[in-house]
Amino acid sequence: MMGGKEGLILAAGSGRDVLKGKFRGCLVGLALGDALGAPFEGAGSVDKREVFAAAERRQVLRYTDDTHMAVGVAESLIACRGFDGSHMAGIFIRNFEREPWRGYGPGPPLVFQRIKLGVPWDRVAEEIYPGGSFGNGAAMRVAPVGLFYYRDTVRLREVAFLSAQITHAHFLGKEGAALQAFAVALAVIYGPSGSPEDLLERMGAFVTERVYRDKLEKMKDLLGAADPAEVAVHLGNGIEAFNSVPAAICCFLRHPGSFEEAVTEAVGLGGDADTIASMTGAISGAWLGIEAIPVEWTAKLENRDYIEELAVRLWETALGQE
Ligand code: AR6
Ligand code: MG
Repeated sequence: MMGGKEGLILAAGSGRDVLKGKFRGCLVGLALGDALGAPFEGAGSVDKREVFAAAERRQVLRYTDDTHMAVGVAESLIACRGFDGSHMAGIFIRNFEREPWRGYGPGPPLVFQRIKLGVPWDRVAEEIYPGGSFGNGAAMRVAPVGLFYYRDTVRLREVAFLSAQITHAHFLGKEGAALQAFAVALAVIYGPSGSPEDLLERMGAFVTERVYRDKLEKMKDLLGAADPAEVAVHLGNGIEAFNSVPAAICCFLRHPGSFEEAVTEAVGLGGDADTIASMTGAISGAWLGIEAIPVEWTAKLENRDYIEELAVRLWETALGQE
């Protein structure tokens, strides 16, 4: 069990409502980061003021495949009261067929086609890229796993890997998903009073792949860097999990007290801006809770009611597992 003692104190002592607010903050934060970043995907670095202004101009903050797949992960964990690979793959396929226009990466639709032809859910991903995909598609959707298993690091890693396996079989894609899920779990347990340095220590002890360990080490220098562009220079801002997951974590750690600052900085990195901001938003929302997310943004978030409802059902299901 990870931080089992702290987790129990949080659930019993500081109130179930705090925990519920963290679950809601995490999924709403994920969707908002995705929606705020979507217009900037593939861009160069962008000033935060432009990110705020672009959000203000839009009537609806529409999300993309990152949120669509995270919704699928949550739906499956709730329906099965835990992980079931065949069920989760089926939900991904059902949701994709309803809304294929969400901006999916190239790999997942090919995976879905092959599963429908009968290839087993846990074998298919190896057929698409040599060694499997190391894209960030498993990490971008994994936050509900971090919420559901926040008290149990061993199971959290197992389920992060298994949920990744459906589309992202490469060990670096899986490790990115596990690290992002772990960051969410740490945010649930230690936010908002913990320290970025302590979180970095814990993440450093968690990861097993060198590229992630080296980037977590590098983050110590980046926490106080004046120019956010340094984050992209040293950690990367690309679609690969080993670039975008560390970049997302770093933006959160540089601004643990402010959802807006963390998320707009993540969007401003450019590159895979929606996915980086989505992962930052999930961690920041879990750290600070729903109350810290600006209402001007949540009011315009597409399908906000359903996303919040899922967060609450995930919370109820997770507590029911005690
Ligand atoms: N070898 C070479 N390139 C690779 C490999 C590999 N083994 N694995 C991944 N790539 P994919 P995703 C590169 O297709 O991760 C949406 O826009 C390759 O360039 O598995 O689900 C979201 O917003 C490949 O095209 O998709 C996210 O930004 C790319 O990684 C993103 O897509 C993506 O891998 C999620 O994409
Ligand atoms: Mg993206």
